[in-house]
Amino acid sequence: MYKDLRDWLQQVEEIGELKKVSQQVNPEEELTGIAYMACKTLKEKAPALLFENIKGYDQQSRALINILGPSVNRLALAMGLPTDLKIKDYVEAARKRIDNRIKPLEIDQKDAPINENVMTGDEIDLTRFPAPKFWPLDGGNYLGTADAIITKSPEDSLLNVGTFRLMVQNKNQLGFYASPGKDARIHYEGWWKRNEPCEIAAVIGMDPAMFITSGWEFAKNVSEYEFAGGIKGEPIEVVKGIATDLLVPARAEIVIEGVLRPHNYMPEGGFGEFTGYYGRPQAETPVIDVKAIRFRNNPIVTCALMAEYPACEHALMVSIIKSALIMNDLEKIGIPGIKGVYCYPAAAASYGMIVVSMEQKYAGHVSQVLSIASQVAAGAYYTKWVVAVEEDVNPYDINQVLWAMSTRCNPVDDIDILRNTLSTWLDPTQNPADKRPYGSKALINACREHKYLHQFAKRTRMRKETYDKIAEKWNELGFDASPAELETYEDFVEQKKIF
Ligand SMILES: Cc1cc2nc3c(=O)[nH]c(=O)nc-3n(C[C@H](O)[C@H](O)[C@H](O)COP(=O)(O)O)c2cc1C
Ligand SMILES: [Mn+2]
Repeated sequence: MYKDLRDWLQQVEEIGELKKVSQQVNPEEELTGIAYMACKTLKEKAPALLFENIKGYDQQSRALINILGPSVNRLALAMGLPTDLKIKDYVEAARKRIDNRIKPLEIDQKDAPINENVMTGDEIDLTRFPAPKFWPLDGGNYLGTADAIITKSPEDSLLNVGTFRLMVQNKNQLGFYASPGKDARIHYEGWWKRNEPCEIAAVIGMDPAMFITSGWEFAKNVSEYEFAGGIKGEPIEVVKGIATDLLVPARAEIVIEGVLRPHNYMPEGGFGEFTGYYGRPQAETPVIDVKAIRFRNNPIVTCALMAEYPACEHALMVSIIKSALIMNDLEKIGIPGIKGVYCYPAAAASYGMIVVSMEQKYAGHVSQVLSIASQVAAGAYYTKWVVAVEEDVNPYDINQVLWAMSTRCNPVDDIDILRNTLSTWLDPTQNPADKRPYGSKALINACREHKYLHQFAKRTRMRKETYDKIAEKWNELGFDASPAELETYEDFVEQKKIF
């Protein structure tokens, strides 16, 4: 298992998925533009990009973008898994690891690479680190996008780790935007209520297991540090803060510590979002007053591009975690017959659509699954489309899902709409904007009608014997790749109709 971001990047380089760019690039829209075009051109094969020469910054600072991006291989390395598995296997692995929790391990300051460089007091200068402007209408330059923000609950001292954007305001202040209901926001609101500042640490360039857990809503009563340890199978190494009472990753690239003073705001945003549209317009936003910065030699600033698929940094990682959480929840409450769950990364960073494949076991089973999948903790936010398909349809294959939707769903009978569901201010379809954050969800039954299962037209399927015979001589027939696996075979037996 990799020790830190650099270690993991080494592994990424070994599988040929790291591209180092030594030509000078401009941090104003060009750096992100290159990442966007790499993804548009190479799709899932677009490499992680490490920019080593950024205009206006000394060549000691580097920027990494398209970190995990749409690459299944890089996600596999991040989870410590082989690279040649199927999506289904990564979802299965995530399902197990989510229940695995390992507390962070505090190490000695002298063993922590983060202590290589320290800036305090007047030395503090945030503008020393490359902070790209991502999109033309963004309101500023963002040092934090693929970051991890650590705050402490005023109630129970639990450390929260979440990903929140950070805009550079000046040498020692950062704009910090957390939307309503996010744990970091609940924390600072709690401190402010006591009229106390909220201590905060911003981690830039952390290991990818921490990034995966930081960007997803895990249970509020468990620190994401423990989920990250669970994903890695070993604890995240941490050290004490030097300006705060927080624990920060010992092997991160940059750790910025400071405070959010009560009701101290500055204008921040807009910002191009995961939907592929700009989100909240410029508005008053909390400010981090920076007290200390520690960083490694030649620090790497990690950047997360927000755009439509495949150029959205977190689309695939959300897809795997969201699919795993929904499937775990369906199983935990005892819903039978669930064969697979998949949230497609192209559906607005995986937030937009859930596909469940299931074996229909009783009347009403499909409606039960659709409504529950749409409302479990991982399913409720944003999701617009929830589709149920049967067990002979591979939920991970969009072509099969489209086939089921087009042959087993009669929209007038088979689509229900849930109204006033949990959405976000970022949903561009809710206008005027004061209608947000309420949304709606379509529950699409793309399973054969349960009432008429016996009458439903029979699907054309191969006999298993025929498949086996062909598979055996497949290579002799001149095909190189192994034959496709099929989901189902003809198993016709004459049956009496039972009602
Ligand atoms: C790359 C990336 C950037 C994000 N940026 C923000 C942001 O700026 N503001 C925000 O409220 N949520 C943002 N999120 C979503 C939160 O990180 C996510 O909801 C996380 O679970 C919040 O932590 P919490 O669950 O501890 O509240 C981002 C997620 C990712 C993956
Ligand atoms: Mn949290």
